[in-house]
Amino acid sequence: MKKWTKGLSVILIAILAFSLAFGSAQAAASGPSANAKKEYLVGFAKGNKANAQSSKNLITAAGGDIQHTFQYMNVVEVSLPEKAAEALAKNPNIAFVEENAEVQATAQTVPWGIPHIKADKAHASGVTGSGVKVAVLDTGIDANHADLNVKGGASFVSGEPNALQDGNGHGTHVAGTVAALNNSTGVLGVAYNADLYAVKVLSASGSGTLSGIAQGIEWSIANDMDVINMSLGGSTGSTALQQACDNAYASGIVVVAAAGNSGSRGKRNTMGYPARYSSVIAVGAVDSSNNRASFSSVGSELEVMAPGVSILSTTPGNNYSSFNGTSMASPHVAGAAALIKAKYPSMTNVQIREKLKNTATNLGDSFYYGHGVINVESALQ
Ligand SMILES: [Ca+2]
Repeated sequence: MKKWTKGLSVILIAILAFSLAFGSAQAAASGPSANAKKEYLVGFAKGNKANAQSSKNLITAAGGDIQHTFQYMNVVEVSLPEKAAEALAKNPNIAFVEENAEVQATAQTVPWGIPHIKADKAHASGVTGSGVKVAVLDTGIDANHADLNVKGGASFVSGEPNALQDGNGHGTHVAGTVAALNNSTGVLGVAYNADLYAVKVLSASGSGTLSGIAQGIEWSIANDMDVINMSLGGSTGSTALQQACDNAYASGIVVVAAAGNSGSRGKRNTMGYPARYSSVIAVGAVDSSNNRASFSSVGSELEVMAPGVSILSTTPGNNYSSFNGTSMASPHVAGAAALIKAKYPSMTNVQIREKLKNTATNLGDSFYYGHGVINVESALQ
């Protein structure tokens, strides 16, 4: 049985935690006791001639404890019983009494690849991937991740029946680049309103079989997917795999795959399969300066380039990590295809592919760079 591996050099650069909270109030539990203290911000009236000490006395007399005195405004943070706070609010020397509410930090990070392919311009014009179905053929997707909304899926890996679990992390990372949600946490995907489908064709160890991948492609055809992303590959071809890819393309699906991580050896073709097939868009990796990543495979079938170095995305367990690989570049293109489909629903997969190719920014020798790095803003015009 021929083993297929995911096209990835896993380099864990950083694990970032995102749920910051500022000014969390140590609010007492809301119970029947009127003596339970809550935190308030108390401002003194401007006309109040009272000095700092008499202001503090006012609070202390009401049963409050001063937690903090602000330097540039006549405001104190105090711990007070609720009834006392209500009474203080009526005091003419007091301008306001506000509860010290909890504030959540807006901590969503936009990965560098999003503006690099000008997906941010698409978002600004209201194009976000709504209504477009993207199948991620990979190790599954952690559907419990708070930054992902997985609509469905299927598994073609024996012994791992649940496609909505990811024992590896690769598929969850790829999925986040396609469609991590636009919220106040984590990261942002290229087509954040696209519908994600987890099609498990690789096991937790990152390997799969030709039959499993071909079955995943057939599932995508049967379930009317618009885009297939395959961040996977092998060094030898297969007639069955080629047939499956060709059938998907003929049925109207945009088929995208990672070029591979075999690097370059002069003018020798190092591209993997299925990326080499003519029905598949082969995607290589660039860094943020548009240099080809040294690991990125080369060859005459290389079609476009996308960000694939230090790509921050989702990983299982509500985590986030940075990975390198053409596996990370491919979902940028799958997301871009979803954005084009969302704006132009009647456009065919062949037209979408032409758009991506013809609007890419040329980076030089096509054997190493294909048509260049994709430009979503131009592709949407
Ligand atoms: Ca997010």
